[in-house]
Amino acid sequence: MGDIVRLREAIVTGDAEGAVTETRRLLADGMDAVCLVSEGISPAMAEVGRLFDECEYFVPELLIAARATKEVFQLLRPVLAQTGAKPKGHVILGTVQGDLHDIGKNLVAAMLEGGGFEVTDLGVDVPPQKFIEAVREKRAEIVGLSALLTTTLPAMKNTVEVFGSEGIRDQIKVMVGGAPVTKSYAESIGADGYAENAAASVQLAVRLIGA
Ligand code: B1M
Repeated sequence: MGDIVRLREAIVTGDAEGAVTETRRLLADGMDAVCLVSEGISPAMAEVGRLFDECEYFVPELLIAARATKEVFQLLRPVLAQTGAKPKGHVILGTVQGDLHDIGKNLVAAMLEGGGFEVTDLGVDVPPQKFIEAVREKRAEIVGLSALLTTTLPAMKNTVEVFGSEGIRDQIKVMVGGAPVTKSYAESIGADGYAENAAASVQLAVRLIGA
């Protein structure tokens, strides 16, 4: 039998093998992959962030927790994508230029996939031009921008501006998120929507394209 508490503990302690084993068990028990993300990985990484803020964790602990999360995602992604239904829409997702944080973005990608969207994840430190190339190639309806640093908020703004100057702004909806991002900041840079967390990003994507 799998145990969601053991999964959370394995991620928080950076036990990648334990996290993968527990995920396999939970999936075999019939647990929904989306619930696994929202009830397992999401709170575990929030706990890792809290431990870091309280100086109980330092960078090495963060990195091993992030690695455990990545291994779990490798297992979950094909499961999340396996709904068989026609995708609701295509989302190009990435962390903006200069920013290397990807744990929250990966959760957003997983939840969007679980919510029936096709996701092209461009990774971290993504320059505006790379988003534009992906939008053109995939004919995507939505671009999702993540930022975790106050110092990379200007890169988020710049990315939206470049969408305008390159003539693709009218073809896409832009959604933004990340710890320093707020609804009012999103409005101030001309984004179409802001989501506070990964679950909200699915509701937002549905609303943005009327899916
Ligand atoms: Co960094 N880091 N970090 N870090 N790091 C923060 C963000 C920080 C707040 C820590 C602190 O000082 N308290 C601070 C930023 C301060 C600021 O800007 N005001 C900080 C700093 C300063 C730095 C460095 C500069 C440190 C240094 O080198 N001196 C450096 C920068 C590197 C760079 O990016 N250029 C750095 C590096 C790192 C690590 C590499 C060690 C590691 C990242 C590993 C990785 O991502 N692969 C790391 C981590 C892990 C953190 C903390 C501890 C945790 C972030 C996280 O993963 N949270 C963070 C402190 C904290 O948050 N308590 C911190 C869990 C995750 C699930 O939440 O990412 O917020 P979050 O995502 C949420 C929502 O925000 C939302 O949904 C997610 C799930 O619910 N969301 C979206 C996110 N993107 C979205 C997009 C959407 C919608 C919703 O639509 C598209």
